Amino acid sequence: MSSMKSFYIALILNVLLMLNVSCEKKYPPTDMARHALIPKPVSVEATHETFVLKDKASVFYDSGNEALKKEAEYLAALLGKATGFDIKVKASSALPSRGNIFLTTSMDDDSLEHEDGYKLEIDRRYVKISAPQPKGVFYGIQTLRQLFPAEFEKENKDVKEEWFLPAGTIHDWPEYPYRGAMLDVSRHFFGVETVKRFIDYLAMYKMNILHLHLSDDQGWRIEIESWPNLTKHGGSTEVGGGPGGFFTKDEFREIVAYASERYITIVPEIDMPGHTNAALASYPELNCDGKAPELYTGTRVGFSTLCTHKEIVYQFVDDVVSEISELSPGPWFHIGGDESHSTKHDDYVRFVNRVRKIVKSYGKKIIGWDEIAHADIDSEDVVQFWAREKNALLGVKKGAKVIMSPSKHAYMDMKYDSTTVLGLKWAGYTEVDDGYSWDPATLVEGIERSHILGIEAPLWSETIETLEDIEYMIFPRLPGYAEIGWTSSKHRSWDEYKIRLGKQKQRFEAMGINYYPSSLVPWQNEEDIFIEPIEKDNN
Ligand code: TNX
Repeated sequence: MSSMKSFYIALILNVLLMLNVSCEKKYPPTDMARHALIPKPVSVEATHETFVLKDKASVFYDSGNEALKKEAEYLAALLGKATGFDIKVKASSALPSRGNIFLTTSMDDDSLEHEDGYKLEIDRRYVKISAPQPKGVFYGIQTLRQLFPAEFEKENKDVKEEWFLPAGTIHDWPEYPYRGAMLDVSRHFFGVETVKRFIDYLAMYKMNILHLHLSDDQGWRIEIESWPNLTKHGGSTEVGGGPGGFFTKDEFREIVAYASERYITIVPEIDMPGHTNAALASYPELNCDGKAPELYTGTRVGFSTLCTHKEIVYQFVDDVVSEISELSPGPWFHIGGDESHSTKHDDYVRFVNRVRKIVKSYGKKIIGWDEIAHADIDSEDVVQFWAREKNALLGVKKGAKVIMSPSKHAYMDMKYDSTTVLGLKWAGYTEVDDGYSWDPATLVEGIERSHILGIEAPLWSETIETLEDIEYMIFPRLPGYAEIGWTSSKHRSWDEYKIRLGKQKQRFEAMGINYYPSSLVPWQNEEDIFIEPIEKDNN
């Protein structure tokens, strides 16, 4: 090599080196703590550096960990879709080189106080999510997603070559193990795509339960092979007389699988012995008088009941529970049990006692609305508090765990105020602050933190017909319920939360969410993460 040539090579290398140095310098410090995260993490320490995601970044995961590989693929797809970069997934046994993301289940410290927790570290060289389990890594990914600017969520946007992330360390874990929402697919039917979208929203906020209200007076929504008329006839309409619909078994499996990839458990509900007109209309033998009533498309409650004295009714329940349990890998089966105003008290108790045994025989635990506390329930059962404190307290006395769904705070079908067109108001208006400002562990005297499995926010669908309707009722209340379930009440206050919620404006808009712009929330653009503005460099 001539000395001239090596001189030039050295010169070029030097210039490249300098460029690299100036590249590093070009990013001013950031403040991770300015970022509005929901639910609020346990701790956020900003370190004022900047990570830059560029094309050719890869997501690495622990070699040989197939479950983690799935998370890596999920993250790579998310990043690829948002940035247009070709993000690869690679196995690695050590922290990869600069500019990459690393997912690992080998924890190097004991600062996480929960098996579902995660630690997210971002510095100028890498992003690392570590957690005891892949589930925690998934939660860390959701936080990472929120650390990108809102336009990250937009479908058609300008191509950017660099995406900035604020550096720092987040330690985080959930307060309650059960963080759910319910969707009523009976009063109006919603198909697989809408349910998946609903699941996406839950996953974004680290919720882990989707309770599907699969049957009611107005419609039976899940295929039962041994009783085909349930869907053929019982699924053929809905409130207002529309065409209704139902999930085939394959569709239901698809929902279960989609949810489980997002660490969401489906809780299937078959409401009984009341709220059963669709079943009664499909099979005359389930009625005491042996006559099938007409299908029902109104919104009254409390008029229907299975004939609790007939043996065939228990055969019916057994078949239904058996077929649905086979489709649902989760531990719970929800038996409803609410508002059985047409069932005599003793009949109700005997019915619930028998159904409870049937459900247990298929290896599932029962959840029921708070009325089931009157039956012989015990510490293996779960009471969902919605209306009567007395019922919930009776359940607690019998040793049952409680899911908190107080209708005055947690019902997403309640109108926000008197001007809300959609929704009902029997439990009172539920503005965004009423939805957020309560503590499951102190709401009802006698129901303590230790009795509570978690919280659930139901969306009943008497007045809800489309995805846009769903969005309007759940946004912006849903993120608040997610935070109640995830973040300890000692770290929560409405005054602080409303600022973070207000900064979701651009994010909701980027996702095309039809949200209710409550006047109680200070809607504003999100803050720039940079402490000083970026200086344009001339390179
Ligand atoms: C009461 S909440 C019901 C539902 C209605 C809802 C409407 C509960 C267990 N039962 O059947 O859809 O009110 O808000």
